[in-house]
Amino acid sequence: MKVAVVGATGLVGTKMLQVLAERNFPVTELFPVASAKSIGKEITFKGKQYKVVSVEDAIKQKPDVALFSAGGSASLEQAPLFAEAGVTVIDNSSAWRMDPTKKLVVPEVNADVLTADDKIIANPNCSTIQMVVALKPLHDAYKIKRVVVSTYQSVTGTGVKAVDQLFNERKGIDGVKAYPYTIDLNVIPQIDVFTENGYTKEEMKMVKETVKIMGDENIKVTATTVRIPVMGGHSESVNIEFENDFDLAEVKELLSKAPGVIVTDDIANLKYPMPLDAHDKDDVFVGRIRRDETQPNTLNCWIVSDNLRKGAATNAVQIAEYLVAKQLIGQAVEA
Ligand code: 11C
Repeated sequence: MKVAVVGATGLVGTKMLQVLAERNFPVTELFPVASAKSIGKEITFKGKQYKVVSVEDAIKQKPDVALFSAGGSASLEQAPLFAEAGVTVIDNSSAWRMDPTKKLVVPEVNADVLTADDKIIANPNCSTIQMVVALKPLHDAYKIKRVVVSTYQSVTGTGVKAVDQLFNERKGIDGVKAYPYTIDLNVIPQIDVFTENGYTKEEMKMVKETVKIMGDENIKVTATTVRIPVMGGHSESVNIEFENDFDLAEVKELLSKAPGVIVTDDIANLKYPMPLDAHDKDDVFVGRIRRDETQPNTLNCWIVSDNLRKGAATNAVQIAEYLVAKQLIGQAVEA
């Protein structure tokens, strides 16, 4: 496969290259793409050096697939240029997610919606991805009515500037600011901008994306998304109300068998998922699984995953892997 990675020098782009290499994605040619200031710079992939090229040069090479993590406006402008040239784009920005003509995909949940005609495929928001991976097997078994989620999100979700802010603050250096407030030793109950209903964009992503990925408009989600001074991944406290009652042992069993999920739930030995343990892993970790004793058919759990991996790069690469396995890419471009 000829692969372009657009936004190759960012936090997610770098992770995409790492994940492509680790998972042995069949890359025959690689075209790292980045903004004008990075063109000509070299990046390393599987021990080989590659020069960063422009969007135009990458399109001329007719890659089979382009993994995009270049931000919403770049994606709105550039993804269609690749798509028109026959390249399948897997886009990590929010630009296309709620477009009814585009698929929003988490392979463990809804890969089967993909066809060879999907030229721009949207990768969901990180906090949504890790939640739906755990929700899916439970929805299939007990039918979800409502989800109440509060998040504890890593600064890596914001990007390099936020990581720099955290470490500068820790060292007492007055440097760049990604947030309007100090993040070290603090908690900021705002992720992304506020929308008209008083929720943030991040919260509304969790509400809307969950419904689209799960393919069930009856699932109600309400979210509070919070930034915390953590690096390894996003954590979520999730309260799930089902149509039907469940057996707690069966819930654990279903989650243990679910693709992409690891249950870490052994309170006797103080075992539960934490970002330090989830860091640099591809799985979604679920623990603190218990019945909500205040109302029927309701479960509480704690979901942790590396937001740069399953929440971004790994999910995008898994979509590409699915397209290869089902022969939904490669053929058209070469024909
Ligand atoms: C965060 N979830 O942690 C965001 C980052 O829509 O892909 C990802 C934003 C997105 O800040």
